[in-house]
Amino acid sequence: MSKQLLSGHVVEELTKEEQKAIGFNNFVHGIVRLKPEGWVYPGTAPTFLDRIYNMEFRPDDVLITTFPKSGTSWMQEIIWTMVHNPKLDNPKAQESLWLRSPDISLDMMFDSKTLGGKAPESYQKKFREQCPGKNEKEGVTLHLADAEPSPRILKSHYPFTLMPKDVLDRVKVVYVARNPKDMAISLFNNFKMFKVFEFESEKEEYFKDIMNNKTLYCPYWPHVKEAWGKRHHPNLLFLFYEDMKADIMKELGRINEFLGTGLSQESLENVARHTSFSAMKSRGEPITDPVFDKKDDNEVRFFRKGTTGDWKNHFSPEMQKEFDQWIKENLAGSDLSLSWALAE
Ligand code: PPS
Repeated sequence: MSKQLLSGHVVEELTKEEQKAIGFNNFVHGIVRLKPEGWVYPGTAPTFLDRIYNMEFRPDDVLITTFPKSGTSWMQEIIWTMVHNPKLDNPKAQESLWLRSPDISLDMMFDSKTLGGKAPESYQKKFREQCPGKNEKEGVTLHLADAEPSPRILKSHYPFTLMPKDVLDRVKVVYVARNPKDMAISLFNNFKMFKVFEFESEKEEYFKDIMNNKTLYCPYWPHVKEAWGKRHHPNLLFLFYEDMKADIMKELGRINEFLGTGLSQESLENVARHTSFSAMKSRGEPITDPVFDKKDDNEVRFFRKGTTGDWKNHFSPEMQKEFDQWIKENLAGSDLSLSWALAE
């Protein structure tokens, strides 16, 4: 009998052949598809999603939600700095970004054979210190999120439909969307970069899997469109990575107003400098465990390019045509303003 999540989604397991076909063979509990939308996640996701469905959000939480590789870490550092470090003098800022801003969707990604199905050591260490007596099987990052002092800057790649139905009435959410072509390049590099995934697919094959909603984190469009549909909710701020690149001060002003952080222009300028691509890159990777080492030193890094339009260096003319058609079809009848995606 198929399992059903508290959100009502039905869990379907991918066969070994399906997993192999998308290049992911390294998850201890395989890969699942959550219907009706068909979200593709590692096999441990259902357990964590049911916990998240009952999660105790706090009124002063800020939840950053994105489809992966859309500028999440940038937004995490921006908001964490605005809330906890506006004078750039908080020693906690030296802790790695992903540890001080817990990702409630990360536990499922630790189910790697290379990791022995466990969180990497930096997470384990903090878990041992902050969460004595807690069961790591219930989610190391979920317990770390529980232990995090308020106000918490949380991150999630899960779509609204998998979250508690009233999440927007309980917390402020900042959603960031990015040109899917740049997202696809960035995500491909991410899976290739971190050797724990043992990811075996080639670029064009991978792009097709994204378009066919077959690979991890997909489908892309329902994720973005659902958030877009909620953009007028007073607790949701919907931003585009491309707008942040074009005029960061303008977008910081919007975030300042939305969060009620009341930072001066001077403080916002400090935040902009502190969270620029070069500044973040110079402070190092957002996760530093050796198991996340690159395959070799010439491999790309997490802070890879941080630009718009890098897809032009990677898409063949045929792939560009196919992707544009996919974008066009998915925007038909929608008022989602993705003009930037098509303009580049
Ligand atoms: S993740 O793993 O899904 O949370 O990744 P995410 O942080 O969403 O996205 C990673 C991409 O964002 C780029 N990045 C930045 N761009 C501009 N400014 C800043 N400060 C910044 N920080 C991270 C990062 O380089 C990834 O994009 P690509 O295109 O791969 O460079």
